[in-house]
Amino acid sequence: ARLMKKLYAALMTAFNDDDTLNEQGTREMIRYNIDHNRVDGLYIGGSTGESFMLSTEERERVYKIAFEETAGAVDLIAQVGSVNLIEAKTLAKYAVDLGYKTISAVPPFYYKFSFDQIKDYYDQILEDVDAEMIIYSIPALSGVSLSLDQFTKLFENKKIVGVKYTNNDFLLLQRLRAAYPEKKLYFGTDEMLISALPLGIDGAIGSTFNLNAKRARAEITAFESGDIKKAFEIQNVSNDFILDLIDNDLYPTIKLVFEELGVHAGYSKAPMSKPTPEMREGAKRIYNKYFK
Ligand code: NAY
Repeated sequence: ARLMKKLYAALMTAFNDDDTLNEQGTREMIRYNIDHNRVDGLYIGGSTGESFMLSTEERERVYKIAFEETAGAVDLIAQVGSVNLIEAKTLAKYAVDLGYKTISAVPPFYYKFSFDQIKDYYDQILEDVDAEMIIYSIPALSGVSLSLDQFTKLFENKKIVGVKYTNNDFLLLQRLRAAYPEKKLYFGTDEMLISALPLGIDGAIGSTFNLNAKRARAEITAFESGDIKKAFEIQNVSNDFILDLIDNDLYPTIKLVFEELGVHAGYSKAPMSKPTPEMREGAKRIYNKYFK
């Protein structure tokens, strides 16, 4: 039998209005996830962390802040992927030297690398580090789709223990589950969690759990206890919430709602938008609708 499904928030990075990293705000979001959301873990340096817009030093600083602030209270996964393989290797080594046991990496993107090049990228990242790797599959943003056969080839590297599956191909997810009962599969489309639960995922990692972890946890609990109707009802409310966030501009709006909750989440970094008066009003409406 599998252990309880895990819920991870994909950590956001707080920025000041001049786009420099806001350490205090980032720490406050980590605390909220631990103390209020009671998540099982945090995914550090992913899409939600706006990581592909950060310098190597900023990415390292975020790993360090998260490692210090969590102090072992929750699981941590450091996303180290980069189209610059040397940067990815540097980040992997830095995170593992800090004490991270699990890293994750998006496949190399932009240049339409061959599968052999992608496999070599993962093997090279893992070569010098003693850590487990969760492949970060997010075809819609990375442009890289991996097939079952290709996952099989990547899994030849025994340090690769699972996949963060941010993809809506449920057939492939089911095929992966059937072929690899021992691999960890974390689902990453929060608005489709209900559809992934019956496929035997090991947990979920997502942006909206920064605000919606309690509802997601209740849905997982309802599902696991066999109350499928209740699980669907909860997902329906979550979906109203998630789609309202997306309509209002997802990442900046999560931060604005955090501010309403007294968490100083700061801004998103350009080219992401700074809040307009309309976005601020929209975020207030979302706060009033779902948090009061
Ligand atoms: C991350 O930060 O890497 C992720 O968590 C990926 C998962 C998220 N995907 C993106 C592109 O942000 O949580 C999801 C997503 O924001 C949510 O389902 C809303 O669509």
